[in-house]
Amino acid sequence: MLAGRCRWCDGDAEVFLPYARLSLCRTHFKEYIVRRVRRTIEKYRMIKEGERVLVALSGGKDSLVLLHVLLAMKNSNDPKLSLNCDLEAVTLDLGIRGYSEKCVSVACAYCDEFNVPHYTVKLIELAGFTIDDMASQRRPACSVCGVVKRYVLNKVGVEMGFDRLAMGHNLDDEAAVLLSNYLSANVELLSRQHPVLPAREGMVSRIKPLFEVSESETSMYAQFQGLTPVDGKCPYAVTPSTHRFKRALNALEEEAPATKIKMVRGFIERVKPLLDNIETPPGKCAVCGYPSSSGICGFCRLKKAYGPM
Ligand code: Q46
Ligand code: ZN
Ligand code: ZN
Repeated sequence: MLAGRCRWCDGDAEVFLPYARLSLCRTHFKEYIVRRVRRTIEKYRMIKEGERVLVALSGGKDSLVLLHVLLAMKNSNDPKLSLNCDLEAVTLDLGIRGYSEKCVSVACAYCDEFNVPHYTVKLIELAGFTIDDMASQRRPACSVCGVVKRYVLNKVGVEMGFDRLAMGHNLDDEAAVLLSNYLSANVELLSRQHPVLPAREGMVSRIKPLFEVSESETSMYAQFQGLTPVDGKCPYAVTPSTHRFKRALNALEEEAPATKIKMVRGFIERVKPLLDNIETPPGKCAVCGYPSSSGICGFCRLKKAYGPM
């Protein structure tokens, strides 16, 4: 569909958003995204006045967009947009030869340009192994990587005293995981699905400010802002299991715009409260003391098996 005129300024529209029946020019589309995320932060009380927020900056598109949008709010003089918080970023060097170096260098350059304090954590120094080591031992790289990222980002957040850890998950990610959990009736995972996970002992609060922004919107925002995410794919990337759910949801969205956002919001507002008493708080890992639902956490088990003797 042709975009026509921009609803906000009558200039040439470059974007048409079917779910809102809204045509916008480039400038107003960028503003619209920042406003939307600001409203999401407000509505779900993701960030409070003066809090310290650590952005998980992988160097990929969504994480760059997340930091850019948060910075736009922090630097805004508009009282409806401005967000008074402390923003810093962390990048995990997973030790994937030919790929991790590029991710780290994109993240460092970006933080330099925007003057954001930035930390790089090397997996090899923390755990004594890399994702390359895991892959060479025929371990499925992505499942190990998932355990490692969750553990290390949380540890950095807790040890450095941050109030929030901000992740770049978008609406398509959230809706696909939700559909997958519904279809497998995984009540435990459903009970933990929320854009704001509160802090508790050993866990920093985890937030997803982009969870109401679609994949295509983050792509357009990145392109219009001239953000250049890491070039190339991780060599271990496989088609994620959520891919087919994304395809199915895109087909539904095509026929009935706003399907994804209605599904995700409906879950949070009406289904999630019914599941709140199901969630059981995890115990502690016997080795590191961080939260774990089994005696020894996944990260410590990996470290014991593959780290230095
Ligand atoms: S970095 Fe890690 Fe991804 Fe590479 S090994 Fe898989 S999970 S594909 S986002
Ligand atoms: Zn406009
Ligand atoms: Zn542990």
